Amino acid sequence: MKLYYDPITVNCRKVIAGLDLIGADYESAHVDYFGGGHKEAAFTAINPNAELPALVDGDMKLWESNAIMVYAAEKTGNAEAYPTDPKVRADIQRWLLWESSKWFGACYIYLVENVVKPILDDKPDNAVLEGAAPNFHHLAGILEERLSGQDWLSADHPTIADIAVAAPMHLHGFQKLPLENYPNLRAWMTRVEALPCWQKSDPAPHLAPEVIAKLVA
Ligand SMILES: N[C@@H](CCC(=O)N[C@@H](CS)C(=O)NCC(=O)O)C(=O)O
Repeated sequence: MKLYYDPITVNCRKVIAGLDLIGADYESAHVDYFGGGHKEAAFTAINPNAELPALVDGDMKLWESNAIMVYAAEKTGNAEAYPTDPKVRADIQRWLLWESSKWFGACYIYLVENVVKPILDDKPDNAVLEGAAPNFHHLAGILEERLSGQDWLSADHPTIADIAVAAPMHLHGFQKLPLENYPNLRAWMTRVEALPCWQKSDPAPHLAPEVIAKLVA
């Protein structure tokens, strides 16, 4: 298996952490996101959406970060990261779909306004953030409820569901996600952040010092 990725992007971080949790063996190829490598013909021949990441395994070209994690877990046969019990699997699938269809977009607005725009020397648009807040709080409330009395989303240990749902909030401090009213969600994120696979996929070492300086300013 060969993973095409750039470690600075959110969905690549998800897959790098997920593959590590799974213990999957893979080769990697760096695609320069800021340099537009994902828009070049060599990459769009793998993923016509021109989005990172993508995985190639023999004659299979697979895109969608959550599909990549599921495939790697099944191929590797890791029943910890992706348990085989049908109910647990269905629960994990539910969170993967929810992340992709709802949660990612809700968190991405904060990433664009509070992280990407400052990097580009632009200012966050408070009207956009205020407009996004009700949806974010609605979805964060669902996670808060789910994490009441349990440490992980789908099992008594971390699975690919935790990695998928944590990824869109991976820079939550810089994103300025409004997590004040969600103690269960914050505690769960702290547990995710303590996982070796999460720490090893930290994008910070791949960011230029001047970019980090703009974020902490
Ligand atoms: N649903 C896709 C989303 C992939 C995606 O949006 N990737 C971003 C990087 S995190 C990307 O490459 N965007 C293209 C662009 O910004 O031009 C997945 O989960 O893999």
